[in-house]
Amino acid sequence: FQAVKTGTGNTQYSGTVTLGTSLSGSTYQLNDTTRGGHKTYSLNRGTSGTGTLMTDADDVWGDGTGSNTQTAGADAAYGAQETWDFYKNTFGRSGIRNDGVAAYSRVHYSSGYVNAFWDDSCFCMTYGDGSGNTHALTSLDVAGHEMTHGVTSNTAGLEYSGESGGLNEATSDIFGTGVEFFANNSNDVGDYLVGEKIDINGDGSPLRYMDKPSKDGGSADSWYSGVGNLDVHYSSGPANHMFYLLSEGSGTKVINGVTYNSPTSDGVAVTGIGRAAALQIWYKALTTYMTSSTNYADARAAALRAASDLYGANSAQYAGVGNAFAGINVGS
Ligand code: ASN
Ligand code: ZN
Repeated sequence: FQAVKTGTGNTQYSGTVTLGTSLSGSTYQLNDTTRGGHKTYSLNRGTSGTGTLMTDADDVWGDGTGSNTQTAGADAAYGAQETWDFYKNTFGRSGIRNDGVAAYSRVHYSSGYVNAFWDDSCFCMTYGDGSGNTHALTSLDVAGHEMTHGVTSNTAGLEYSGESGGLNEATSDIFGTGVEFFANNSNDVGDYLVGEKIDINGDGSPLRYMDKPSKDGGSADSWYSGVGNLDVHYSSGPANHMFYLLSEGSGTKVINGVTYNSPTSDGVAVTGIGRAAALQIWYKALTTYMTSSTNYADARAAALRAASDLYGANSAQYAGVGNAFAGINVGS
């Protein structure tokens, strides 16, 4: 018998949080039976197998630093629970496969591993500890990004190369950002930056910028005929930029203390329709109209159909989709 508990997580990135845990005998487990049975395991620097379920005597997990081996587990469990709650509350989606069953997470993968990844074959999430200046890869937007790869593969199935690969990556950045805003955590506020907490560049800069993707030095701001030849983490740029424009509009804006300055490819100003509507449109487009081979032009058509379904073809939201895609040089 496992009793449902709520433990305390002293996370590295999100402060002190409440975690769904279980009590089995006299041992607490990082096992959230209230959200599809999500469990958090430690690989203890191994690279295969499920690892060891994380357990604890007092239901207080980690100490807020990466030197405590439970801390990564607390961040991973928090990321999984906020991602579950984001999809459930925002879209009525019950888990990555929408079947009520949670994935599981593995932390402490390998040694000095500077990445995190979703794997369809184990239906599981894996996080490295980082190396040098880079901290554990367990921040909220990274967790939401990676688990969204599972959602994409169980819905549109966007092939991970060419333009569809960029759209796949952007979908993970879009909903990863959605998770971060949804969590409303004062230690890791919602922003249109990706990976700003993990210091992957060693200078405090984020991995990606949705308002102006080229700020990362590799991503495209707008569509062009060769964009599909870029790495998928760079061909995602135009779609990330479209989502920012659709949500917030072009020009300068301060949100949660972060200043954005988003251009448009044609210099025509775009008015945002708000993040909530933009999320609904992208989710419906992804789950209803996109397929494995969807490209940028197809994504525009899918988003317009989704906006029409949700808000009507004469709505500001429908017009906003057209304007935001025009702002990244897709359609006009
Ligand atoms: N963290 C990377 C990503 O989600 C892993 C990968 O290259 N697939 O994009
Ligand atoms: Zn990704």
